[in-house]
Amino acid sequence: MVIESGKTRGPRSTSMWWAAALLASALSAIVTPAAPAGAWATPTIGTRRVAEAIGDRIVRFFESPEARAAAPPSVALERPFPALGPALADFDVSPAFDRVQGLPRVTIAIARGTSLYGTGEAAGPLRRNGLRTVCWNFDAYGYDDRTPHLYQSHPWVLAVRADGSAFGVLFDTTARGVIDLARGIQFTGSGPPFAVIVIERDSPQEVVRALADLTGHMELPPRWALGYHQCRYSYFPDSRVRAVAGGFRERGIPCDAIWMDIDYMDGFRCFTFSPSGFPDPARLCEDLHGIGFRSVWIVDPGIKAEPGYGVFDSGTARDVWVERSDGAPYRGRVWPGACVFPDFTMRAARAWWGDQHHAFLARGMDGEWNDMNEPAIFGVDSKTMPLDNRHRADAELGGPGSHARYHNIYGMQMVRATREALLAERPARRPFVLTRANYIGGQRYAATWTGDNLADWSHLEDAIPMILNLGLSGQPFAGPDIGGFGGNGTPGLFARWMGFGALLPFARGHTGKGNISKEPWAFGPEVERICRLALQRRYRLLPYLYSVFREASVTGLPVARPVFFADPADPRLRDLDDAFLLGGDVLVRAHVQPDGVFERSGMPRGDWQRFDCGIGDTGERDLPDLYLRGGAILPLGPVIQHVDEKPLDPLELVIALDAEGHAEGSLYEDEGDGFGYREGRFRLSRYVAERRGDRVSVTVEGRSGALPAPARKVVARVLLAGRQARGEADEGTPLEVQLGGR
Ligand code: NBV
Repeated sequence: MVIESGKTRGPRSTSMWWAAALLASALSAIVTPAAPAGAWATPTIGTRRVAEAIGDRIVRFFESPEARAAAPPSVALERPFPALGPALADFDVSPAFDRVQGLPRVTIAIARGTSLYGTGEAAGPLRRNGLRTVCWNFDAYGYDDRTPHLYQSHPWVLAVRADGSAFGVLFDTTARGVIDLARGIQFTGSGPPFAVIVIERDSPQEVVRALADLTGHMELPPRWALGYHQCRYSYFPDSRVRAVAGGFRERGIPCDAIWMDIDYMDGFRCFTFSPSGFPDPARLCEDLHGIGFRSVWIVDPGIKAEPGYGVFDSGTARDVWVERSDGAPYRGRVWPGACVFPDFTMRAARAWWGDQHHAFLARGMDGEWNDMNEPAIFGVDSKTMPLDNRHRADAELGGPGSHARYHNIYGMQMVRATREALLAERPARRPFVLTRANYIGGQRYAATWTGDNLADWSHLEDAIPMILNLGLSGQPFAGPDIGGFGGNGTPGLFARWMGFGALLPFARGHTGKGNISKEPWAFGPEVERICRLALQRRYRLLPYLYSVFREASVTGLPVARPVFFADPADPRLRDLDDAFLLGGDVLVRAHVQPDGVFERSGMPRGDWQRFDCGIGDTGERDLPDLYLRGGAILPLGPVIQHVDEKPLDPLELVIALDAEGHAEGSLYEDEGDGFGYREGRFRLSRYVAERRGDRVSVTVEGRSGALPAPARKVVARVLLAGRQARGEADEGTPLEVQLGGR
């Protein structure tokens, strides 16, 4: 273990950050904390307010009938939700509308003991009471807890009352908005009239599920996307890519995907390849496939404005660029120099984008990474396009409008186009798209990561709450740059980050240009050992993780969940920033402070049993502590180097009996890619363990799906105070574990 000196939470000192922060606060006149005492005076509820039910205990409010008529269609909602009738008079949550300096404002009072979450991608603590978040997608390199807006916008707040009941509020506008949680819930918008949608439920879990029913579910990703991903800006040339991929295999460190950052392109022209560095991308993809690696390639929205460059010429011919207010194509500077930008709010532009993918994907890429899609523009104070640029948006999104109105959904519509492109090219494969910018509901199209964090302890500490609040805002598939993007960090920081980062929904190591190497072996043998263990854990947990992803895709529940989900009425669990639940049964407690710094963490009541993955992963401070819920059965697989290396055999069932000597757990399996599961080609098995005397019998109580029961060994491991008992049998034959002895 590597010992580090302590740190305090606070702003990081890089000159780039300060420059960005000054700019950002000048732009938004926003700072964060300081919650003054008392609640806001709630404006009187106007008699003209519209309150209509759109679902069971889901009410849509408008300031007035005129506002209702003038509100553009919702982009957040997956489909239109017609009014079912007036809201019931006893609906508890009552948004009050007024105006401040001409801007529409909504205020919602909260009762004492109410904890607030959500607000999408925000750095800092999990519990958001007292904080402000600006919904404005922004290239926020090296952000910290005081950065007002990051890369994505989720105008959404989840409120958990003292008794554990909960409500959620969606401010249904794409325009810039400020969520202020200083003294209740307040949202100030800036664009056309918008709806406020309130979901009332008995628990936060039920609210999050209902949010997914409204805004859409993440589609089940291909199984390889749940493996570990290795990235850097940039692996160059292709021989380096091969060497890094081979390095994983030589060292026995599991990994499924390697990523190509912008230097693979020819002069940063999208859909091209550097003739010197990546002369034969098809061969590269093929060779990577040969050793069980998938590849993900970055594509940015900025298209070099260069006559003779086919992508530019065809986009110009098809008239797909975002326009200036005078109607000419807008040009902004990004990596390739002067660029034009596809107007992804138009179906025609998305179709054109799809066409660009035909020859590109023919090389055999497996996934696509869309970056810089806030959109980020160089050399301008706003870091983005002029707000009066024009989008020729389809009626479905609200029709033609300014960039101010469509800015927050530019990234979302880009990944919508990318997802459509991947599906059109490979209809039998599940698309994998990663995006930096997004908007609430964007889980329909892409996974996400938390942008350009820094290699320091503050960013390590921010990672868990950021992923949890994204999950509570509808995005279950998210992760940070493990190890930190900006700067080098230290061996100890890297080991610790990998320790828990390997268990977050999206697990990718990444680093910026000019930094030292950050592959798991780059910091020497001790860190390599920790990283191997951390990643072996992820792969052993894969059968469970995949089952949790499947559950998330069906129910909308996050993959990584806040600990308070285990007991929403327990106030001690409301602000745990260093722990999370993986699915409903596994509790992950990380050590997010350097050694020697005081740690506080709570455990939910009930019986949570400490376990390990049987790979020598106990007693390592760099690895998080794992607990299994009493009453749960956890399916583990063998250690594998990539998801398709070998079948799930043996299947190990880790069993934590409850006080009645009972436990159960589910395992979801399918072909790992494609859509056969929609036609029933899956297997969902419910395993049940029952203690009788000093024996535990393990049976399959329910099986659904058309895939037949496999021939494999099943090993049962029953956790007992301080020891374990084991038994094994062939799948489908009686399995008993003898508890006595040993
Ligand atoms: O494409 C280069 C980087 C990328 O590695 C990173 O992950 C993105 O967040 N990109 C930003 C552009 C510039 C970074 C300074």
